[in-house]
Amino acid sequence: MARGRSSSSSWWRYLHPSYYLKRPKRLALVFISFVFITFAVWDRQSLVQEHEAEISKLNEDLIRLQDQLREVKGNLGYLGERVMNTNDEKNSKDLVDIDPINKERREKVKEAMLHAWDSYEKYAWGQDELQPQSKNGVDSFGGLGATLIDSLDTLYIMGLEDEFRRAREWVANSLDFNKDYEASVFETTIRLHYKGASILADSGTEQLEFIALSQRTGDPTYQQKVENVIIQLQKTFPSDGLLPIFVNPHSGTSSYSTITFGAMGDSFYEYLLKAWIQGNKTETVKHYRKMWETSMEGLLSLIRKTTPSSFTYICEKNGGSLSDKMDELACFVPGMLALGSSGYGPEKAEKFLSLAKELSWTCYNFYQSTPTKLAGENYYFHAGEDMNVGTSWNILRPETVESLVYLWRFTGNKTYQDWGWDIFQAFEKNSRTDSGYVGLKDVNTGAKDNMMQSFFLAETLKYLYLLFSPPSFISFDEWVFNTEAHPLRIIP
Ligand code: DMJ
Repeated sequence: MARGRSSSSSWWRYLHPSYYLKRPKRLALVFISFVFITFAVWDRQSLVQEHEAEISKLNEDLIRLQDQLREVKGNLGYLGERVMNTNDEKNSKDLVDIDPINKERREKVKEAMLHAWDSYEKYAWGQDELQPQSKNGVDSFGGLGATLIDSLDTLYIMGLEDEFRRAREWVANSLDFNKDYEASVFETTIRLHYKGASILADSGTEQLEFIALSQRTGDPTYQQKVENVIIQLQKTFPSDGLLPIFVNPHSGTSSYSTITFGAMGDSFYEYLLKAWIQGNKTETVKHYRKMWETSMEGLLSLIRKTTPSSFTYICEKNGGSLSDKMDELACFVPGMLALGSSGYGPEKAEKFLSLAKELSWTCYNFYQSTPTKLAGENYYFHAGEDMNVGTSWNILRPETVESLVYLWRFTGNKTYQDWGWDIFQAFEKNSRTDSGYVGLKDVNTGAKDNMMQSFFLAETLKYLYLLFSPPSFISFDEWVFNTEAHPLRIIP
């Protein structure tokens, strides 16, 4: 006990001021230590505060970015989410940097799709097409729910989830192929043999779908069947690559008939290019590209210019003579040329891209030149008169806006978006009714018809939506669009 008391009292003496008054060196040492310790504690505290401020700023940034990401995903729908989740940094940046005008335009197009779809659901659910004026459905394709099936991917792309889910349930539970039905008008004019001949666009427009089917099922039969058609046509392929619209189904040779990039010829040329793209541009599919390039040389021989305004147009050919007529259907050509131009060397690429630009200007003017600002079905070009509408109906076709998407994506020129916006507004003004969208019997008077074509939902509205979306959204490097605007993934 005594020892303990004396040791504690010896410690206390260090705290007594009198101890240091007698020892100035120790006093100085204690003072210096005090200053050091105070500085060290202060420095550490300010470091902690700085770190806390940084962390809270980073948290705020993170929350802001998450909000932006959520907003972009919401705007772009399911596919947007997939694109956002799987694509590279650059794509994600593109998607975040959406121009506010594009955002607003895309919302308007989505609203139009919702209106078209709601009307179809209300008046024609499960039927092929809606007749908006009489508010009923018609089974023009044998009752296969054509509008519903054609619309599936547009609903999906636009993020219309509930609508997509209901449509998918109908396909799962109610779609029935097993029935006797009368061939539709479409089947009769486009699909069925005519005067013992096959239609060119019909024979040459199954390659993408059947090749995709073989890729997904692992059964090569589908691919072989459609490739055989091309191999047969290749045997007698003319040096200008232009085939008349009627082909002998047995020999694969052409019957005397019109050569056109419009009705009944169009998608044959489109699929030569796209089958090459779908096949990853490899040696195996090189013959498609070769045939396509041959046809594009032939196309050049059909190009003429109007007077006085020098609009470039594509003639049709009957025997040896050209006719100064072009279908609006041929307005897919500028898009096809833009898509195919990148496969050429620089000089030819420039030549075909520039032809694409000229043709898209003509197609845009098919719309601009009428009182309703909607294009007629076809145009005639007489010297000194530029363009005159021939068949004057408009059935909500997509070809011009389709081309504008390609032109905009390949040139980056926003003018193409503005042209597409003008066309969309003309549809809104002339074709929108309380119960869906109708075509016009006459683009000069604006008189309405009674049919909402399924391709308006499958193609026209989808392409308009893509026109106001970033190019990385359903990129042309990863997807190839069939002639009805359904994107097929390119399998590497
Ligand atoms: C669509 O059915 C397809 O695009 C087809 O290839 C031709 N055009 C119509 C729409 O105009």
